[in-house]
Amino acid sequence: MEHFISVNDIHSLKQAVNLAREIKQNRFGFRHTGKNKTMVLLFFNSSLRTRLSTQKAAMNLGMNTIVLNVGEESWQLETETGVVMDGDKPEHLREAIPVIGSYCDIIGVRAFARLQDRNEDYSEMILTQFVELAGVPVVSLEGATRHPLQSYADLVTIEELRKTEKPRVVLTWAPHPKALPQAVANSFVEWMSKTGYQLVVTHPEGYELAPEFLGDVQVEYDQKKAFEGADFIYAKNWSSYNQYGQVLSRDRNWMVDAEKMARTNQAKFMHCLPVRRNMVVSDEVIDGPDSVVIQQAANREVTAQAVLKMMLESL
Ligand code: SN0
Repeated sequence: MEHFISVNDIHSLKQAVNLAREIKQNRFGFRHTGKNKTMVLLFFNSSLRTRLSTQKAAMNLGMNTIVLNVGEESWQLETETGVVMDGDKPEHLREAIPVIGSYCDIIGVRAFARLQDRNEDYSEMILTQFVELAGVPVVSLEGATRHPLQSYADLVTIEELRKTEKPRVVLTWAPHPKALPQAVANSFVEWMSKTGYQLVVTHPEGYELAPEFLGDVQVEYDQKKAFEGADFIYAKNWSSYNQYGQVLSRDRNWMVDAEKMARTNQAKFMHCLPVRRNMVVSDEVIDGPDSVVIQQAANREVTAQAVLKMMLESL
């Protein structure tokens, strides 16, 4: 594996799931793989799970890790090309990236969508520059359009829990006070489309995902209908793609609650976290016996370790 930006960087999902499960049974069995190797994790945005799980994954492989919060602990970095740098950003990405690359063997980068210019976000302006200039493999710690480490953990979690060959997996939009990126939803759809699962996406009108991610996945605008017979409910808020970055609905009726979960086939409740309680999901559901959000988060460590192991082995 050279870089890890999307599902297309994984040759076989089946092998990837098996590797993660093997690692889960034997986290410290590959401690030699990352000896004397260093990973830098660079955050342009906040993180809890990604930061801790990826760092832990690297340490399990014997790697050294350096974490840097851009702007707070380093110079503010200019990311636009061709600008006159007379503002508050003293250093450009084009120098920062190769410099960081010279100190490490793998770079992880988190750079969320800014939700201002759709073309800019969907061109993955920041991640693309890292791939171009780093000189070392790049791991997306959530880009503008995808969150592949999350989707990989989601897939492993579903594989651990599914009771049928082709479970009904429902991605539901849910209300939120802020405009959020489409990355988690895009990526989830992108990964799930490569499985044999029955995937359904439900959201209010105007929240259609980008066609390049949605493909021919079924969209059901009636959330209650979508929940019928579901084996997994994956809740996530995202802002509009068509009216880019806008919040078109704050309808609290879209929150996942016990009444809606009762329509499912005793579905497991999933969310990538962080989650706004009683906006996205009721306390009763997230605290209930079918909530698997902690297992899902715990799987972030093993899937990050699988990615780093594959990368180290092809250095
Ligand atoms: C991010 C997102 O892409 O939706 C990261 C998810 C893993 N989520 C947020 O930024 C939530 C922020 C909030 O205010 O709830």
